[in-house]
Amino acid sequence: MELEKMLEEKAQQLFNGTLRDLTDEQTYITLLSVVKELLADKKTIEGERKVYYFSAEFLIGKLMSNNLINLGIRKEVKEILNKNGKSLSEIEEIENEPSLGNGGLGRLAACFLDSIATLGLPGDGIGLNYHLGLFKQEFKDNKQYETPNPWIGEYSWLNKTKKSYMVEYKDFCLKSTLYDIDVLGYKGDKNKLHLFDIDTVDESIVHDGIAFDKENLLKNLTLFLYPDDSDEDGKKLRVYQQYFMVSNGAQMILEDLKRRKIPLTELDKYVCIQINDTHPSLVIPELIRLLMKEGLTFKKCVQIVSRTCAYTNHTILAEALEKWPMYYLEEIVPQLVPIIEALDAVANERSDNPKTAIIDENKLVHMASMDIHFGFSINGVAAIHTDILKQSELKDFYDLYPKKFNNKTNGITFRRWLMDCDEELTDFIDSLIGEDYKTDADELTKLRDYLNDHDALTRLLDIKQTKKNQLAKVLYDKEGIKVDPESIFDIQIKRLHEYKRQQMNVLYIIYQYLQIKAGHLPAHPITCIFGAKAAPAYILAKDIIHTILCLQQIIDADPEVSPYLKVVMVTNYNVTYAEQLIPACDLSEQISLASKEASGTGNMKMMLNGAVTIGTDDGANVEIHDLVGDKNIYIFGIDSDTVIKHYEKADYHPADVLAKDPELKKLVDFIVSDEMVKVGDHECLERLHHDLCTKDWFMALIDAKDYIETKERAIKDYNDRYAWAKKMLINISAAGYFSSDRTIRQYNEDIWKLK
Ligand code: OAK
Repeated sequence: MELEKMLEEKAQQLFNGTLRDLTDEQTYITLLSVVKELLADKKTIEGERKVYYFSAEFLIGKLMSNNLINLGIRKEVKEILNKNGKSLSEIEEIENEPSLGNGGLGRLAACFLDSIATLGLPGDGIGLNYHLGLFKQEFKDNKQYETPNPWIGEYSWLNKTKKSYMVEYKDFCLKSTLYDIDVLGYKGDKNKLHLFDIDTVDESIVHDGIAFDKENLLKNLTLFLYPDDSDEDGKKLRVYQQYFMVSNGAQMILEDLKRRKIPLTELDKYVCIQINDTHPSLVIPELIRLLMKEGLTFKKCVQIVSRTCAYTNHTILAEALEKWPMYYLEEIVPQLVPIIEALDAVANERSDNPKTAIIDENKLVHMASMDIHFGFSINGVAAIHTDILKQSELKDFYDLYPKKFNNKTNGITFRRWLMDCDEELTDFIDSLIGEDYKTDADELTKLRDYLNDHDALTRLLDIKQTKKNQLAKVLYDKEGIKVDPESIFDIQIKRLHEYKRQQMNVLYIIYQYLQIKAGHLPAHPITCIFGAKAAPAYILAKDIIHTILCLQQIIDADPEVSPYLKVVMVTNYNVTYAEQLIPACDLSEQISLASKEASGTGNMKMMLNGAVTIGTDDGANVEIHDLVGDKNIYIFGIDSDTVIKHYEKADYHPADVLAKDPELKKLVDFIVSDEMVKVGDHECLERLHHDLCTKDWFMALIDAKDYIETKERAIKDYNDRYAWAKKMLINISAAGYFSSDRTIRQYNEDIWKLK
């Protein structure tokens, strides 16, 4: 049936009215139910062998626009709505953003699902249906506060299924309910995202922000993602969640094999499980347990499971490498304990190196070690990251299993991070090189033919200006801050973490503020935009947010400074905000301490949208640098080898740097200046100041001077608009490599081997 007719009929059926009569909310519900029907009619991707992507996070973002694009009907829907006096973008605002992820790892999982389906590969996601998501960020008195983020309304993309499994814990059993979300490939068929849940979750137990009774599992199991794990109950709740996810997933996979009459001994021929960091690692002992229950020997189970599971590492930060005390497992899932002990014994037979043991001398179970011994593939997420895993972090494992290690540089889906978020730029690229790049991203290199085309460069600059004007309006509407759309939009958006060094960006802002106060104006006005959530128990990260917000307030109120410098920290940064920020970015901040950022994917998104990167040679920046060349990226800072040596020798002391550089000391001391203390909380500012002067674990002070000088050079270069436009175009033309379609092709060729 014709689309317009379907919408009219649905409007009639649901609201007894015509499209024109409906409110925006009713229009959204009408559109949602029509699109869900279209998705339901799509073919499921079939194949002998299938991949299951197990992940604690799927940061899928709003789905309407993405689904319309992949169905190939976005323009048509837009026109129909316009004809009826409605705007698609306003209708889309009605949708709640599913808050099922935190940062890069979760967003990567969402991009991967899009690419797996787009390439026509059979592959489903397996995760949890967190009712209140991560948390909603609010600012009060220049501080972050957390509140629940309920996103599941009466109408959503979730489809309740009839599937349900029993999950055993020591003292009780929980019955699951499975919800599915259709994942449609671009002009293709569909896969599914499976989200497990329990029916007894009770949102009303949450009080005072995001506090709740962490022991009441029946009511809290799928309430939040990463519940505050600063205390023991929080950590245990994570183990309960992880086991719930993997046990359900494993049971579903085995049930499916049985339905297909495939002997369980052939699991590895028909199924590949990709373990997204260590949150789902318990799937290994759980699968072994379930297979043993079916009568297979331990040895046979180990062999099958080891050929089925593959592990992706997303970080080398020690605190993010999960190690669970054995007594937690004894208390929560005692049925896994003998299996993990037996696996540890196998590991110890293979190597007597205590560093590769699964259970250490403190009775901590190292989840990554289990994945590496009993998975067939271990991959890092960018070339430098994989090299660091092989050469230092996981060296003992690499020596043991060199063939298991491989690199898969991350990628992003262009459907969301270009076609959806920047229609103007998409149309511009279409007009120059056609549309083939949408399914073959390498085609973007054809844009290089236009590097000397004055008209094309002018159009590119105009598009960037349009996106900046749109963002300026959003910032005014949402944050109440007026920014100059002609200023440079300098954007750092990512989780708040010391290694990502938002605090170094803070030192730049202080530098620029003091320069302007002293009468030295910047080469071009600059707007420094941040978006970041701090983990609720991460005190120093919250102190950094506090410092940024204090600077924002001081500068906004200072008419001497604010025409040349602005600071905006957006509230509740999420996928939807990213879609508005990224197309408007001029200068993309990727300034982690070299060696610490596994890959980064924001760097790729901003590059694709015509931003120029300022960054360290870290993560995928290294590959961006290679592709665009020295002139089209601003690289600064010490390299990863130097960083690693500093850690080995423990010879970095921030006090030494400050003693030698009084100018830098002035910047650091400004954090506790009278101006700052007047608008801020002395204790928070003091804590950050003290940390920078005495610890500075991620070496912001080593790189600060180089960073400031490099940024000043970039700002100067920006004024040559056509030279800058060329840098933009070179960045876009080289971004094809970072399509997640390329990444997924590589996962499939080297690891999954699906038809
Ligand atoms: C989150 C929780 C635990 C461990 C890792 C993460 C995470 O988000 N890591 C990020 O993964 C991204 C996708 O691979 C990378 O691009 C980021 O560099 C990494 O920090």
